Amino acid sequence: MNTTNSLRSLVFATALLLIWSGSRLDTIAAENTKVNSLTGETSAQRDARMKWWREARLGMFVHWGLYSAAAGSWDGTNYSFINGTTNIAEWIQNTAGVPADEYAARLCPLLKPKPGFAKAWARLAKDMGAKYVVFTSKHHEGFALWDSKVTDFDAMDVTGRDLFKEIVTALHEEGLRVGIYFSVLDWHSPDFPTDTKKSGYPHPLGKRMSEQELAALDAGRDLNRYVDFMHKQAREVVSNYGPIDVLWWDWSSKEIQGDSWRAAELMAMVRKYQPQIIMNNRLYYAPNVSGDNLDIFDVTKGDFTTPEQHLPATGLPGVDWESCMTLNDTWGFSSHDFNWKSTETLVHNTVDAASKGGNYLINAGPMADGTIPEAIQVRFRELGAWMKKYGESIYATTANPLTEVSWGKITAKPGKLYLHVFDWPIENRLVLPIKHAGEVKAWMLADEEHEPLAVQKTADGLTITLKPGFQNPYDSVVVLETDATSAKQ
Ligand code: JFZ
Repeated sequence: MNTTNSLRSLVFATALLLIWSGSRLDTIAAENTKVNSLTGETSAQRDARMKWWREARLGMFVHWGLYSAAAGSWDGTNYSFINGTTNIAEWIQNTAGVPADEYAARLCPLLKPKPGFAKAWARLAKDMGAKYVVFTSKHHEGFALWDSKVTDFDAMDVTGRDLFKEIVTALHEEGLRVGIYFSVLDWHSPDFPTDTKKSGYPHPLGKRMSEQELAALDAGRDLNRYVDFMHKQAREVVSNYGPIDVLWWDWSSKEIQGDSWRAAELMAMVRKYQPQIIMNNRLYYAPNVSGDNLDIFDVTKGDFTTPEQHLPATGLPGVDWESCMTLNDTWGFSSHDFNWKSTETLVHNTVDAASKGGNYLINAGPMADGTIPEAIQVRFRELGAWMKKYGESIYATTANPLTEVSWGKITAKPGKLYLHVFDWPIENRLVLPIKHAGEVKAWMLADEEHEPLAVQKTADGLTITLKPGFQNPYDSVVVLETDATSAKQ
């Protein structure tokens, strides 16, 4: 090769190297960008910490406490669900306006967890295909499932058992990640405000006593002392029970959030004991909990946001989110709410969430002895049977890179699309509005032989002829190997 050519090659190679190193430096810079001004965490560190959670896609929620013994009734009245969040069973103390002492006296003797209840929960979560379990360590009633040193309103004093420890141990034994729901409300605390109208803090007595009586009661109460107590309780659960993977905070409102709970201090304390922990953003008000209008997602307020009882219509692009839902209408066990979602709905919701880049957290409300109602177990195990066969199309997938399709949903992995066919197409011919991809290969995920499906490129995009023998009653999944991830223009 003559000198000129050699020189040209050297210049070209140098140019390539400069372009590559420039883009590499950009990537490194991006990975090293500090995304959390409070913790100094970089984008790469955050991605590494969130990785298991983003890949998990499906979790089991458990609401279990003294309210489970009330089962949605008080003094012979069955409180049934009304739209929104009214009369949900775990709010029975508030709904029925029960003073803390009366509530504790009536329900503590009824909390009799059967031996092995926690192992049964963990087994069911495993059978359902959940990768993590979030359970209520303490709900608004203030009853602590762990052995708390700052109150005797806890499981150790009432049952002689550290129920929190039994649950965490059972989850770890099944290889499940451990999430704890922790309410910052506390209707048992003598320092928690009672005059809801005046303070904005929900409290059972707010319905039963006059403004004057409530004012007199609150005069002796000290909110700062309550927040100190609440921080001590949070410290107990994150420092005494080994690795905790998720902290699922609850409750804030527009008026009561953030500094009301000394949230930044609380989250910093938690991270000191559990550096890898993932926390939701419910110590701060997030409008998307009840609606879709997520304003600005701020990672300093939490790692993920929590749409409740709904799936965001178009997902929340670029935001980590988890949709939590009840299986019937209520989180805590109710003796008279049989409005169970179908297994098909559970499968479709799981797929829908994943197709929008989110997680799905579906709830079980065990009875006072820890038994999960049969209606829940059946549905969770049917969901698990589907997940066992098709989980590859959910776990570690990312959102649909194309437009929505009429016949189902789409999830993705590098070089692959998973076509979730809810409505089987006429004459088995599925149309995917995708630009004419290069080399494509398709097969039914349930077909262990991966026998190729006929794929035609037409003006409408790709037409794939499905095999009826691999149809699934809830969701038949087609794997499409393609590098084309842009929808047909
Ligand atoms: C909260 C709890 O009150 C409820 O009992 C259950 O534990 C649920 C998972 O979380 O419910 C909420 C909290 C906030 C809103 C709605 C329901 N919100 O901000 O609209």
